Amino acid sequence: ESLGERRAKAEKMFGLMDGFLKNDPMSLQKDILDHVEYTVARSRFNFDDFEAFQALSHSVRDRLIERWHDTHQHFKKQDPKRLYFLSLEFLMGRSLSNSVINLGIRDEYAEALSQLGFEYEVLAEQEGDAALGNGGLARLSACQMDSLATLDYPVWGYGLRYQYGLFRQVIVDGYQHEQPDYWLNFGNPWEIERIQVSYSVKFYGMVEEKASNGVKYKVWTPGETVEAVAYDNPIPGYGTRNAINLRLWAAKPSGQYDLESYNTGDYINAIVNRQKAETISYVLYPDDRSYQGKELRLKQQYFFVSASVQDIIRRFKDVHDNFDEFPDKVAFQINDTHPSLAIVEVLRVLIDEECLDWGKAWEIVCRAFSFTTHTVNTEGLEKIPVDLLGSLLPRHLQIMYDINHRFMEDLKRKIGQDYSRLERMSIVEEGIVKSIRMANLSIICSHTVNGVSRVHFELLKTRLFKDFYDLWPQKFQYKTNGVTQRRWIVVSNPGLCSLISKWLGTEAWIRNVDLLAGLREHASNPVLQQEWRMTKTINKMRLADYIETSTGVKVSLDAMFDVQVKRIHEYKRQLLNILGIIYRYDCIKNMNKSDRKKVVPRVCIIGGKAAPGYEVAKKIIKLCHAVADKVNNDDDVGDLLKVVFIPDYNVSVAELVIPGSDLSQHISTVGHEASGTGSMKFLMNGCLLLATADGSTVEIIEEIGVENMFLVGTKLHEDPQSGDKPAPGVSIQFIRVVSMVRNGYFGFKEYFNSLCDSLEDDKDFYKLGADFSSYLEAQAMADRVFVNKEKWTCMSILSTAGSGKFSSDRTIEEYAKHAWGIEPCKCPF
Ligand code: B1N
Repeated sequence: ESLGERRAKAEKMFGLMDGFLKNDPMSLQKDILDHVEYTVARSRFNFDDFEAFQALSHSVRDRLIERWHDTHQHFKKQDPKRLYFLSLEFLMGRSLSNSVINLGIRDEYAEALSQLGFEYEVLAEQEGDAALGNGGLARLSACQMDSLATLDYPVWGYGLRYQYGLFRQVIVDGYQHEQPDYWLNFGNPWEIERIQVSYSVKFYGMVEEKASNGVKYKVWTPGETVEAVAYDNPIPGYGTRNAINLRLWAAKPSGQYDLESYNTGDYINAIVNRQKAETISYVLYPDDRSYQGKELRLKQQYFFVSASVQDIIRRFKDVHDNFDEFPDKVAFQINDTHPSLAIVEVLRVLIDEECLDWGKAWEIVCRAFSFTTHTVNTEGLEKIPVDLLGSLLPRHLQIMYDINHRFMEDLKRKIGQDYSRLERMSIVEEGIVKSIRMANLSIICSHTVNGVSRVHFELLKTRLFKDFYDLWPQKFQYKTNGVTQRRWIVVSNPGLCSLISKWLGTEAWIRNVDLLAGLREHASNPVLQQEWRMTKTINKMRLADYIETSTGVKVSLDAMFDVQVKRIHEYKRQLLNILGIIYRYDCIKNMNKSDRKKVVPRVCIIGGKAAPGYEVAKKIIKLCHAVADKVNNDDDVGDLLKVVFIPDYNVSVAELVIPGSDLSQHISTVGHEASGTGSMKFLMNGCLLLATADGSTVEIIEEIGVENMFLVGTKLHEDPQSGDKPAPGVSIQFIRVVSMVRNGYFGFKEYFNSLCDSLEDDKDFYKLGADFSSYLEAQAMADRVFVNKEKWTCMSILSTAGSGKFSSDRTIEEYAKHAWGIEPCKCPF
């Protein structure tokens, strides 16, 4: 028997097994102890909670790897069209609970641990967040990965493995301070380092034109080479054997190309300088949509794009010997314009390295790329200075000019000499700083341009990309965002999860969330209502404990927990919320004893990070603390009003806050939030919304009915000119609360001056004054309903029941059908 024969025999024998690992509590215990001893290298008689968490995670990881292998084996055999999801940000949060739940072995692990004398929940709390993203856009990628895995799509996610994720927010004297998030300090059991999967990524240098046999071609001689090393993160689907891969790239110095520097004799400095290559993947930009033309950011974008494209083309070439089939086998999704260099990179590889002619390469690219924009206004679109591009990626800049030249010629033939329109649609923006418009590039080269909600789509068509829409209406679509009910109900709200399953008589809603609509018929049932409230109270207790440990403030469970958690932005109007709180405080102070008895007690909870350089946002955080200080220390007010700022809001904090809230605020100025996804998580958790008709809220209203939420302002379509009309006169209440801040009622008079100035009539860009009265009315309405427990609970149940549309499962099905053209590829169990 040859070695080959023996190997084939072994493959046959072990390939038939379901999996090597058993999932009964005894086997799990043995596995955990093995990892304590051999992976964590602690004695199996002596290990603490953190070490137990490490061992537990490794044991879960083994099971993930098993499925991951089988899935990829299956994909390889079937060779379906694959989706490559490119995003510069993924906000995964914690992985343990999500994994054991998706693998369907949470209870088995809990049992195994309890027999070892450990509590599953306590160990799960040991895990830190993977925060490789800023906010909504990044969490959306994470939710979509969960849906892609669960729905068995053949997909790879690609991103950057930042060593420092989003900064940690620390509050000192009410001011935000940023600290680095060195999340890898404690190890990351969920990633698998692939030292053998690495690619060279090239920067700088120059391009020469050469010719051979009369054919001209371009040669790029780069000036710097950096190595990209793959780190794989298995993403398990729920109720399926499929586990897909999120491949993140880390930068390492390249070993091959600089013998020169070693020969100069300065060995130590040569090493130190080479080490600088690693800085490319060091840190996530926390700016969340202000584009500053930074070289490092552009390097990050190209670094991750180049490595991903090499990996994807290598995989394609493993099984195909020409590029004709490429668009039938490969779909690219680019998450906003951040990865849009991928378009140019694929063109470059096809033309310069695979020697295809322009026409062929162009056709392939245009059939492969689909682009989603998350932006609402022109200022929010990404632009890259030509000088920067020309120095860092000289060949790519040439290709961009080539694309633009052809596009402009074509356009002139179609629309004639309309120069202002030609100028607007050009990829190149002339101006003080000549720049490349990445959105125009992405639209021109993609087969599909996607919006993230219906009103966002309307804005794209009528304003942001009107010129392009008029040219290519068929390219434009929208897929309203969604979130995964696995993370946002099953993982984060186990109480509600079992309650729902009990009343629906099935757990099938975890994969088919439309079934939640079945709760509607029970919405007024007093037994369900009683159990529903009980579940909420338990979640509120959990949240109240967290508030006390993180802020020192004690809150009453009888109060309405009113929450606004999201990144701090002027357009999201946390300031409107604070001014409303001041109004409430002022009212209570001016009430007589008997009126006070009628006040509905509130806990106003705000949380979120401000970009480090965003001064106004930082002032809003400070104002929040200044108001909290005054209110919380006023014995006269007591439990009628408490104000808390939850520090360092992130995914795991969200998992605690959302299930425990009664009311949540989504009050962006109409026309400014492309979609918003926080609202969907609150909705699923039976939390009532107080919201403006912006972004996806418009569709939420259609699903649950406007009578089941508290609407601020009018709906966009009822007031089509709202953008152009002068703001209605501001109310006396608004003037009063602003002047309280201005006059130093909460201290820090000078510091808050500019905030108050920005609320003056003619400067009030985000229309706080205009919406204040309507906001207060909505708040007063919420108070009135809250005292009617039956009504409130009924609305809460109907919120959950109406949340089915907002599952990322639905979003992903739409993308698969209408943008990517991919089919499920289910790994046999
Ligand atoms: O994307 C979310 C939407 O729900 C939000 O409405 C939208 O504001 C958000 C540059 C962004 N738009 N743009 C960004 C993030 C990071 C960055 O560096 C821009 N995020 C959004 C999901 O569709």
